[in-house]
Amino acid sequence: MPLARRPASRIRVIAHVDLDCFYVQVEQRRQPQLRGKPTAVIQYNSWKGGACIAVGYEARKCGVKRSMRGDAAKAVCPDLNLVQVPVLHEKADLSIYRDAGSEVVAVLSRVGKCERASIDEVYLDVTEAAERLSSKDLSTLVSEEASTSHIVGLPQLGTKEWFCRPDASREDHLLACGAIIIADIRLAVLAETEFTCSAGVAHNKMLAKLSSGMHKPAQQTLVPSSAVESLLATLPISKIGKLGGKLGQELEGELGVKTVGDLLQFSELKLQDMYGPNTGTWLWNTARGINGDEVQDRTLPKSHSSGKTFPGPRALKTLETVVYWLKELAETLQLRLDEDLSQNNRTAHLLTIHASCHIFQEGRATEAPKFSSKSRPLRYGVDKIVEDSRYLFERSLHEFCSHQSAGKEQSEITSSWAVTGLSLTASNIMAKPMGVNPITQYFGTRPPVTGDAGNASEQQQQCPSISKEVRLEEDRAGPSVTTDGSIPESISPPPSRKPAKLTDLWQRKASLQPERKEETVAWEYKQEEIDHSVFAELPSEIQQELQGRLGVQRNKRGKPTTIADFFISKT
Ligand code: DCP
Repeated sequence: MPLARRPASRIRVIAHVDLDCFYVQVEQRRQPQLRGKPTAVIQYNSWKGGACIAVGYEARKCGVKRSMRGDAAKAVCPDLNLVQVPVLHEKADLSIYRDAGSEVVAVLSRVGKCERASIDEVYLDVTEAAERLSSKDLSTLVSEEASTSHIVGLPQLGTKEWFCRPDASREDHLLACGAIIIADIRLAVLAETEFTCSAGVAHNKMLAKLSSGMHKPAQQTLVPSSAVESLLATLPISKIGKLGGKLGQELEGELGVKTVGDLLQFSELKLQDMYGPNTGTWLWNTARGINGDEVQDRTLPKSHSSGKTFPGPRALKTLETVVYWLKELAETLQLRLDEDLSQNNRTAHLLTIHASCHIFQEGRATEAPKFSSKSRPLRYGVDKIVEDSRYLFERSLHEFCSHQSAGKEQSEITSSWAVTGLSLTASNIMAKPMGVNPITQYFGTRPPVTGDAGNASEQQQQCPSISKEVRLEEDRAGPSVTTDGSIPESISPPPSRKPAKLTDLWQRKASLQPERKEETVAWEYKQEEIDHSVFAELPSEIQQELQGRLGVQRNKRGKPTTIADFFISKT
């Protein structure tokens, strides 16, 4: 349920920073020969070439979409490079992406309060830094990168002029200061990690998040207060995170609301009356772009998860196979918990199991109730996690099968279950107080539980194994593939790397092309490899800059001054 928080009493400057085609960028950094080439990252499941989970902007130009399987993507883009996510113990191993995200967080957190929102998204509260900057003469501080910012509802005036206009309101002036800070830190992220990111800068989290994806890749967008009403007027409600689900459907069904602006016609009282005091106020605020959510001071993940999908014939149909996989997942989870404890002195307190389960009747998947997620206090140790997660799984399975067999005679029940996805999450992570050991260290026994756990073998009888005809998808772990489906050595992951300093970055690039002089070394783009879709999406200032520079020397200092510089060919 959304929480209606009081709007902040002081003007705030908040940014939402989102890395561009993140997994693709991570893979392109590991394999620089892929830079500038259409690339997509696929899941470990090799059925029909695996599912694309991240698509580089070059590949998007050819029509490759995240929803495609690798084979379909290759059909629309024959030159596509498909890189498989690393696999460990038959599961996707996302640690390289997580670590890469942490590198970015380490840079971003220098400018203000930093909240790591997902593997590649960060909120920053840069109010204090913006206030400090606000007393200075901005005309000397607007970098090339900042001057390429997009400003929602910007009149004819150019961006730099908008930043520096003397009659700007305090709100707009602080927003301009925030934009300068965010442009600079995005450049620092690029210099130190080699990743480009996009950002939204606004006066609250909701508006910052809405705008960060408006201009991608490697750009930033500002939302001045004067532009909020027109921005929300046509914005579909599904674009607001908390309105994507049931609440959004209710609003549409009950009030005919399709856009956020449509909500403006209802009074706060009416919305409270229909959806309760809290949600009603939240809706009323949202319609006006008001959002009091604070940026949390959190650079570490909120939870740890370990999961796997089992499509098609790989679906788990017996409790034994489920337990086997619970053990695999518990091992990975425990490793991450140990790492968090030793590196950050944090412990998790809640274990949750999520599963996707299908009911099969006469060999066909039928509509089934949701397999409910269940939680209990987390006990450390692989065996305990397995024991507890098995218990939770059995409870959910019991409910699932009971629902299916409700009102039927035993003889009528010809259905069975098959688990197609399983994951364990450890959450409620807190700093471990110094000198205090967890109580679980003293009591190795199982914590008290609520509800009756069904006996697994009984459940198996209620839901006997599914028939062999069931065939959905194939799930085979396999190595990375190239455009022709072969497995070249060049695609194999090179050793892990440490975050680079700006100077290291330039040295490393130089060492990639030793025959070239240092000042001419950049990404390994060739002119013909420039992604024209990226080019077309870039703001006109950057396009002009690029046109002027393609195949020409870098700027006089030999260093990049805008993110656009990094798209430049060096031949
Ligand atoms: N991801 C995933 N499975 C999905 C969606 C995303 O594993 N169904 C991973 C791969 C993405 C990363 O999460 O690289 C971040 O997802 P985003 O939605 O932010 O998308 P991208 O960063 O890939 O692209 P964009 O530039 O559009 O943000």
